Amino acid sequence: MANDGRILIADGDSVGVSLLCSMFEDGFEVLCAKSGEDALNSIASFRPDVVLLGNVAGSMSGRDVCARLKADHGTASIPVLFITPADNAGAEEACLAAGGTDCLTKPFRPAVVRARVCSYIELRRARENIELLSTADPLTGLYNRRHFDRMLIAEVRRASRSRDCLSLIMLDVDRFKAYNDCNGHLAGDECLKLVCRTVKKNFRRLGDIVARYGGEELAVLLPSTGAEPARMLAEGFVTISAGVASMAPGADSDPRSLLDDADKALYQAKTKGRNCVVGGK
Ligand code: GH3
Ligand code: MG
Ligand code: MG
Repeated sequence: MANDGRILIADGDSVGVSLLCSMFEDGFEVLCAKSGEDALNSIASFRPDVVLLGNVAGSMSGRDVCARLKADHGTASIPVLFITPADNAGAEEACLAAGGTDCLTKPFRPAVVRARVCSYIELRRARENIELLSTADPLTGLYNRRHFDRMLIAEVRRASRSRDCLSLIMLDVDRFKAYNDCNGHLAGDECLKLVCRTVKKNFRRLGDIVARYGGEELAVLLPSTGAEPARMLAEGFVTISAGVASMAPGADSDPRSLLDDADKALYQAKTKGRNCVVGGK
């Protein structure tokens, strides 16, 4: 399986495309698109590490395609290398101004093109790794609290703009200290990982965010989900106490109040005797 990188070549010039393809025959996955529309359609499923962008066919220009990629949060960080004609400083400047990362000038010098593309693939992968490390909790692989706090603010804003509601479930493993005391911390860690995997499996909808909020506390953010369904999802767990809060935020809603309400409901669940859900009605 090719693993040196995924390259999307978007160019209407089939001779140039074949030449570029021949430079990446070994170890790379290459997908070609003739028009800008085709290129944009392929990107979500192909998830390229780098895009080589020439004179695309169709109604969009290469610069339009680049602008669309840069405007979308999901694709903004993909390096875009424009294919530009020789001795045309104006074209190079315009491509870089449109958000291009670099330019590959014709006629191609294969060793230079390959070295540049490889460098950008490496950079892209290093960046993805850093992003993963900065958002993931190392023990459980769930999102960490920092990422959750950021997503909470973003989702409350989004719900406010689209007049939608959202819900938050705070989960806390019951009597986990006793489990550790009986079985040791390493067994506790394994148990926690299993609990996290189980919880994660219950929230499969795109956009659901499951995070490790603290030691044995998990926070689940459910966009476009009202109180009742959120409560039903929380009922799925039997050895955990859960607090559910929901809001249909306005422009000045404070994301922290959603967290606060879920936390208070969780506290009530603990004082009610644990293994239960409070809130979401
Ligand atoms: P309650 O039902 O009131 O929530 O009781 P509890 O024992 O779960 O709550 P308490 O807050 O007294 O203790 C939490 C325990 O979670 C203590 C700590 O040792 C354990 N814990 C937190 N993080 C980790 C971890 O990463 N690994 C392990 N093994 N244990 C952890
Ligand atoms: Mg706790
Ligand atoms: Mg606990």
